[in-house]
Amino acid sequence: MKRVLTFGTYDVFHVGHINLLQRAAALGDELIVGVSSDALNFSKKGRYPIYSEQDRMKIINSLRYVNLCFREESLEKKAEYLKYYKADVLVMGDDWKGKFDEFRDICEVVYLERTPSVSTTQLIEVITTSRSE
Ligand code: C2G
Repeated sequence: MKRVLTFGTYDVFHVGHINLLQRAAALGDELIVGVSSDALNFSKKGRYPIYSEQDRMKIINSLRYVNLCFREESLEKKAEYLKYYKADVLVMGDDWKGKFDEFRDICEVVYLERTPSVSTTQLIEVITTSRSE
């Protein structure tokens, strides 16, 4: 049994998120997803996500290749989460390349290529611009 764990906000859920989660799931038998809390996002980015943490977790939980989803409360707790959920592999998009290498003593760390030309930030910009036109 190989357990894969990944972290993310998954705000304004889009195909880039799907592509990442599908490829992460294919690396093992079980996929566990840590969804960052609203408070964590506020402390990280200075704004709250568009979708609440309840809704973001509901979306992630409803995907058939996600086995379990939990709320990520703190960026500093990554090692704790990896051990608690007995992860064999940590998967992150390559925008995080090198940033999680310190966890190689706990599990395998894999960075997957991001899907080009789609991002939550860009979607928010498009929606905001078209609303004000
Ligand atoms: N992603 C992707 N392609 C995109 C956009 C996102 O592959 N076009 C991936 C990211 O690399 C990430 C995952 O989808 O692995 C979730 O993306 P975000 O919600 O933007 O995650 P982020 O805010 O980077 O949160 O502690 C780490 C954070 O929780 C990661």
